[in-house]
Amino acid sequence: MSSTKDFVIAASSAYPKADQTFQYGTAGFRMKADLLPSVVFRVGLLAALRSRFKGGQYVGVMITASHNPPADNGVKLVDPMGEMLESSWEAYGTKLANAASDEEVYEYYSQLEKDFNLKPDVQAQVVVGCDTRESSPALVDALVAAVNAVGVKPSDYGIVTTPQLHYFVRCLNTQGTDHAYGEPSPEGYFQKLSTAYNQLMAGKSNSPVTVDCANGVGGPQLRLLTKYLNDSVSVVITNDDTQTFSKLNSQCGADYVKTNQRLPPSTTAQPLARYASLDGDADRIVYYYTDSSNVFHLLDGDKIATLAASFIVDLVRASGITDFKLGVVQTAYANGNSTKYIEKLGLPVVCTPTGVKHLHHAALAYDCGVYFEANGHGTVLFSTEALRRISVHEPNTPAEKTALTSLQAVTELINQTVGDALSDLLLVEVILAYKAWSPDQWDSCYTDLPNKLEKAEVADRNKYKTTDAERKLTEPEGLQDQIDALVGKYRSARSFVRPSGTENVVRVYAEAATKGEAEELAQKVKALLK
Ligand code: 16G
Ligand code: ZN
Repeated sequence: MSSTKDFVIAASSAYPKADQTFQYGTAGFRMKADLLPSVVFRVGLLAALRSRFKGGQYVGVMITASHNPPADNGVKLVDPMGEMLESSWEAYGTKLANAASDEEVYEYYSQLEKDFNLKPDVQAQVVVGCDTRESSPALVDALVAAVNAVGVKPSDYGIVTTPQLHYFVRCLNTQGTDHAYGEPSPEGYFQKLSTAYNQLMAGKSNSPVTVDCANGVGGPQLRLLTKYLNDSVSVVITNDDTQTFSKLNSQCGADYVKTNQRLPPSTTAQPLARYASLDGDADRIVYYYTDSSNVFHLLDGDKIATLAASFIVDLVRASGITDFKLGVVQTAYANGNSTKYIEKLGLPVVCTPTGVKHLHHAALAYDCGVYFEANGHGTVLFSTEALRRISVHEPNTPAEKTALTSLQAVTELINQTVGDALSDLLLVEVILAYKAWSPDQWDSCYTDLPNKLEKAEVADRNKYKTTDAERKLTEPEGLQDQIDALVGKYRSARSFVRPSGTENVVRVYAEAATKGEAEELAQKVKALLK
């Protein structure tokens, strides 16, 4: 009779490893899709181990490369409550992915079983989803082959957004408990979001919003979601061609708009109308509009965070709930003026390194933690205790009751497992309807400092070491002093250099009082890296 060892080795041999070193980075493994089959296979083994380590709870695997070009793909694990994989396990993923032979794959696998004392009687449960890329189905097959080899039948959700998969995982693991998150199905997801949205929007309305879906999975999913929404807003869906693989993230999508600070070329904007762009797996969103002089204005993650934070704080106060701590979490990329604005609102604000897991973790310190990266990745977390207080709070006046009911619906509207472009879209739409704000009114809360992001090719990005939430370099020695000296020459200036977690480059960010100064500063700092 064949053993697990035989099964794993035989199955692994169908997915030979390319001559390359892999690393589980900020967003899992991400690279050219043709290098990935062996990596995904091994991630499948890791997912099964992780599930057993978690007592047989469901663990998710998402196959996507988000905003990357169509030829790329990626894979990342989702922990039982819908969070990103605990960082200490990333190293096991890296080790498995780099095992030199099929035998070594099994050796590491069984070593982890031993190290964590995983009992054979705990059955692993793995769920998988993928984005719309051409390479995705074959990678799902690699994943299925791996978990089958260790006796697991995975649940395959097919083509879904990354945040949907996070949602399913949390629902599956909380089913039948007093903290059940929802029905673990696409319908359950749409139902949860739309019920909250429809309740919040009763009697309210908005002008239409146009949503660029990056020709990715967000398009079909948003189309399905809109069927559940009342007619308080009409959502115009663009760039939703998922059949032409080469169109994914090409000249459209959140990353294009944020990086180039311009409209997707396919969009002819009506002045003062609202536009939003999702990224390829719909976990990022940015808004934008053109003003009456046809000038483009970006409403990025910082603007969404400040909008959400001020709205929720107002609802909490209006509900009569006291001693409620709401904080905002940003990264070094947050525009300096957004940080000042949050401070002016009297809210605590903290800065963490780039990458959702860092922000998410910091946001857990508050009753309500609002976290967004400037690039549009983010969500709002309510602590269990905060949710309990909100649910048992007794309003004293009809006005408090109204605010409390809205606050309760807001907690349902927000996907609290991870940043979710569809949930964030509905949240922004609700807030703008409540405030009766046009996009320029939203924008006028504070004015972004002009800024510039550059990337520099360097021989070895690992030579760049940062501290202070990536705002300062400790290595190479002396470089930070040089940056500081340059920054000192410009007005309202700030600049930092950090190694990318997803590409072999170093990123340079600069902001200053004028566009010219920000660009010049970025160039001068970049020149220091030569
Ligand atoms: C990943 C991160 C994203 C971050 C980006 C930075 C997740 C799910 N994604 O895509 O949040 O903004 O990396 O990339 O954490 P960089 O390190 O190349 O600048
Ligand atoms: Zn993404």
